[in-house]
Amino acid sequence: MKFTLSALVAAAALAASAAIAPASAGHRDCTADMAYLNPDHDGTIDWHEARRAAVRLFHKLDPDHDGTLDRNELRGRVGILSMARFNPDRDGTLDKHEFLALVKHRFERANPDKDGTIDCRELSSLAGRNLLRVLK
Ligand SMILES: [Ca+2]
Ligand SMILES: [Ca+2]
Ligand SMILES: [Ca+2]
Repeated sequence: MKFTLSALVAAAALAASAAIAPASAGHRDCTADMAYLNPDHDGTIDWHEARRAAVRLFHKLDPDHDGTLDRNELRGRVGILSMARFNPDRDGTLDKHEFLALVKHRFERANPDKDGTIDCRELSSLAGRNLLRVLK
């Protein structure tokens, strides 16, 4: 009886996660993101637009204007692994150059068709959402 109950609970949990999964994996409404990231309204984000947004975010997250972002200022946008990879001078912070290298890397990861731009579908992917985290 105990086993049956825990099996039921497990099945219910599985069903619940299955019900949630398609909603988060489905097509996101990216109108607001696009309005912010695509000022020329051509439906896609090119590197120029992404870079400009990333620079804007960098300054927003760096209120002390010392030119670097520490993990505190990055507020979960950059994980420990990314931090290690994109902080070659190991000073515990990302300067603008290091930050933009990370953004460029995420931009390329989010653009599997290599057409130089991120469309709404690409922005909705896991890689796209990782990119979004360092753009706004
Ligand atoms: Ca554009
Ligand atoms: Ca650094
Ligand atoms: Ca693309």
